[in-house]
Amino acid sequence: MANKRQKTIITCAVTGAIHTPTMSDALPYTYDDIAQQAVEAAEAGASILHLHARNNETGAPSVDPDDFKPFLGRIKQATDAVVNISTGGSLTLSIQDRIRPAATFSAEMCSMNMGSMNFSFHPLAKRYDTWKFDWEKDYVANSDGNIFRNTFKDIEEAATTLAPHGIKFEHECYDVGHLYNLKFCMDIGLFKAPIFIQFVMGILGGIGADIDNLLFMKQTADKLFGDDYRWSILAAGAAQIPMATTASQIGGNVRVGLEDSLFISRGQLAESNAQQVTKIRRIVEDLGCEVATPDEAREILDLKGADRTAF
Ligand code: KMH
Ligand code: ZN
Repeated sequence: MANKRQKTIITCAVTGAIHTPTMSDALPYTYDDIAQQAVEAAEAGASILHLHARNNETGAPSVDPDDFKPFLGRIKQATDAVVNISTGGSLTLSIQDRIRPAATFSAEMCSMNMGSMNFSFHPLAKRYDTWKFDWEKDYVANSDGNIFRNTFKDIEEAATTLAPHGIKFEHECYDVGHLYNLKFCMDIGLFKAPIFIQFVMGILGGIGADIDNLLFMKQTADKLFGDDYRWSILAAGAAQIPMATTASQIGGNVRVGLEDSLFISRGQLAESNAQQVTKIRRIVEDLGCEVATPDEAREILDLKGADRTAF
């Protein structure tokens, strides 16, 4: 139940599609590095692994199922963590392309972005004079022209295509209005309770990452969904660990990982995804909460089970 104290689920978002190889040597992009960091994150306490793929040579974001396959199998062999496949993909691609990996591998979970928005990280371009790969600079600098398109029609197409797979959605809500979009979609039968909401805070184009906004998001979700939802927080950048800490104290689950922040503390790059998981796990446990195992996460979120995936 939304307000009942449950074990805290740690999600680790391992690589994403925002950061680029120039920004941190720790950002995994080869199949081997994504697999290894995902497994280490699970060993450190992440019960859900939110995964994007990248081109194995250049690190460019990819939604080609062939770029997922090499690491999905290895992760499944080495850990029982829940695999959550992104449908955000690379932000400017069509919904059909973005949902293909989740459908191909019939994941236990996948992301479901709940509204269209500006989604930009162009200010990062100014921080680097040289880039490791040709694609990076334009990709980052031109994100001020991005529209992250998730119309009601897109959401319906994703939901109906993925429904036969029994996939549980991580409903990514970047602002309060997205909660109302989600409520509308539930009312027309696209999604069934209990839903899992990710409050996404601190993206340029979405709600800011501060405690007032977190409480507003939670109060709005309480009003709209009552006991029919579980929630987690993802705060981008420097707010990642502080906001996750706050959320864990008011019944929220937490997401960390290099997709959302490259740092372990102010000004200091993280060495790995596992380092961030270890840090938030220690904080959560020190503050009196227990961390959920993958099977406990499956029970809390009512997941179909790893044996019903196609990888
Ligand atoms: N990169 C996060 C801000 C997705 O993968 O569908 C949002 C995200 C989107 O995780
Ligand atoms: Zn993602």
